[in-house]
Amino acid sequence: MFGTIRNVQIVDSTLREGEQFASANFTSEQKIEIAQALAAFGVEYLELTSPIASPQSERDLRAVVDLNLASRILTHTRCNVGDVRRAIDCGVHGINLLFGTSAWLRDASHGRSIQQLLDEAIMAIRMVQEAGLEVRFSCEDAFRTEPADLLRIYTAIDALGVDRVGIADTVGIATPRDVERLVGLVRAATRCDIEFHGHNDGGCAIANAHAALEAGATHIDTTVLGIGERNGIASLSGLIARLYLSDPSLVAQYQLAQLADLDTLVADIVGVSIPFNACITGDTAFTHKAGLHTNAVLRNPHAYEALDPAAFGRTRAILLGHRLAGRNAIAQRARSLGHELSDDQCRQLTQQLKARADAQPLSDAEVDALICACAQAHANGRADTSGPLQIAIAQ
Ligand code: HCA
Ligand code: CU
Repeated sequence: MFGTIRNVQIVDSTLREGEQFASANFTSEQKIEIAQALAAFGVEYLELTSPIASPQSERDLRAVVDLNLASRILTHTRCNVGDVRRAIDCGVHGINLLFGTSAWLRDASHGRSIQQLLDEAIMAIRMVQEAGLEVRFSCEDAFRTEPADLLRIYTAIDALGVDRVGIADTVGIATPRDVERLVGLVRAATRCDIEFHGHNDGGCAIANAHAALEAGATHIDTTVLGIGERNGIASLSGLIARLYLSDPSLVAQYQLAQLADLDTLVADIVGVSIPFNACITGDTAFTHKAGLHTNAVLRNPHAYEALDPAAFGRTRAILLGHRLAGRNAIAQRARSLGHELSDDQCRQLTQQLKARADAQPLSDAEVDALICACAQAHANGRADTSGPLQIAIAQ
């Protein structure tokens, strides 16, 4: 049925597309560490840079193949006999072939007609098939390619019995509706699996990956943190979050609690921080602040959480030391510190906290000190706690 996603296979390209990120210059040890972490997380495929890229690329590809990981190892090559032979020789499980099919890339990149590129693609595909390996052929820049050219290419390639065709939004221009249309068209014209690779220039990479799946794609390319050329492609944690929201059973086979470590590993290696707005792994992905939110979340987290932090090994945070703090959240914090405050006392305390926070946000320790000072004052028959806070905390 259209729209129902049944099965997703992740082709993680951190070690290929991700290596094309401006500050990614992986050492051999780092590639092995990333490959092991991705395989432990459970992605079905790892795509690595072509062995013809450089001597180290070939050594690293062979080393990753030798690890015998649970993920299948792919490399990404042009439809060139020499490149394909080198890739086969490295012992990979499959080869992801590509050709630029838009007029932009045919002019600026390789100068071939559709017939010429098809002839070369067919030769390369046959070589991979004869070697008994999995083969995928992708149209680079598919969303700026004439649909008639695309259909001609995809049907000819499908007739060869390839495992998958790839549809790449190379410059990140597609909308989810464009993706739904094109993948639907290819789905109707071919029998093989369909892989989608979407760049994030227009901020649609994850939405587009999801639209591709809804329209019949089976494989999605990701990278850790979304790193890649320019501002990258769909991030692994973003895709996982999106799929979990559609149906948690789609991601049940992955070690979800390892996502945060995976993002940290790659962020450290390429010298960036995990973006604050990264799905699941962003610092504040499970932090609640405004009183309206915190009050409801304390009653039932589902009120303002579609993702369960515990499913991803993360914890929920409730912020109190700010001017938007909620009375119920403060009452609950007081209770957890052993102070049962009346409604009136709690109202006064909240007002005092907000007045202080207007000048400057309070740390957790300062919030606790204010709660304790207030409880103490009330116990002593005073209500005024406007003086300096005595914070008894280990420094
Ligand atoms: C590239 C281009 C590519 C290929 C994607 C694919 C793109 O850097 O080689 O093989 O499906 O975005 O078109 O990453
Ligand atoms: Cu790409």
